[in-house]
Amino acid sequence: MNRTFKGTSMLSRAHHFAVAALTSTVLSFPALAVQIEVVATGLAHPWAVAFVGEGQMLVTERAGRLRLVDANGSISGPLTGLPAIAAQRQGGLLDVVTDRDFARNRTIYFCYSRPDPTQAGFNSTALAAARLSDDAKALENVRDLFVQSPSYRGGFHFGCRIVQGPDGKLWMGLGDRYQLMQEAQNTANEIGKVVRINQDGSIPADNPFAGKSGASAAVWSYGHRNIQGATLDSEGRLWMTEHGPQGGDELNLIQPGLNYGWPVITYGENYGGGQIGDGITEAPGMQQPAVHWTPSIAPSGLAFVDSDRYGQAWKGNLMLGSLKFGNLVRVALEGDRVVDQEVLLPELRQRVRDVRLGPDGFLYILTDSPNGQLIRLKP
Ligand SMILES: [Ca+2]
Repeated sequence: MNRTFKGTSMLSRAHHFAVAALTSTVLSFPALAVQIEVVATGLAHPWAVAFVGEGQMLVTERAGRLRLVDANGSISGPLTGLPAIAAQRQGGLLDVVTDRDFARNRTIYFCYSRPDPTQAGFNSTALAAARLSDDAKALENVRDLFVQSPSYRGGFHFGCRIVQGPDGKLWMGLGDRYQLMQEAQNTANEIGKVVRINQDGSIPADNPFAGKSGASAAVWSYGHRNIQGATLDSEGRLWMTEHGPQGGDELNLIQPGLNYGWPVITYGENYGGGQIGDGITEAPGMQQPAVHWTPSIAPSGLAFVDSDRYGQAWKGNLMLGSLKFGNLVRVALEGDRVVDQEVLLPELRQRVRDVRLGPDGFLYILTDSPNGQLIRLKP
């Protein structure tokens, strides 16, 4: 099934988005036409896709299932071996990535809403590692590497995006659990944080708060609301998207030890209106987003295009999905600055949950519905 859409300049859309740090740069390249190729259908609320070689992909379904999709789109039964998962509301089986050395060790990392075994009804986001069995039907040697603290009785804002650095260390973007938003400013816990861990679950000694009294050594950055997308660019910079409240969605360049402001500063407001806190958008010692979107687009999965598949038009750009508008947003970078953005696939109108760049250099998209699709974008 192929349909061709042309990208539509953000500036020509009826709804305008606030863009921080936007220069007067105009699109340097004509809009690129891409075809939508549906690779697989019938995925129930898929959340993340990871590539395991020979055209095969692992896809998580939020309800707590992990499936293998092969190159011709057939979907396996659920893999066995997953831990207990608190699949309710926004919680469930969420992100999955392969280890940089997957071809040799068959290691994957995934994150999920973990029931607290010591407190009934409480849960938190956990990052686990496992080995994909040789027949790809099971997970082996499943172990939690990191469990967000404290756990909480709730079903919202689990965050849960994983990125592995070139050195093998793992970042995970977390959420503020909604009702615990004030804790995003408290570096003593892992609510509303980005954390960084070693592949064995130990904490790197060079983390910004390691060895500091009263702080969680796992914390990499803080003041986040609900991180939903994460990627590295070709220079090794870490970018993440997060949901604001009503408005104030953000793309951030994540740097160690920095405060990204939530809930002290935000471009959003409370649901239904009304300011959050003092209603301020900037403050000393708090980072401004690279881009913010008001009204909200509900950004999701984030990918960096370092392949040549889409020519120079998209190379070096970030791509993120919009759950709310059911399209893609291309964010053009110059170094660590955002210089432009463009809405792509405005006719798609399916909630976009994940965006990834495959090892074949093509972009892959997961749509969030009871009959979700895995889509490949072909120029
Ligand atoms: Ca912020």
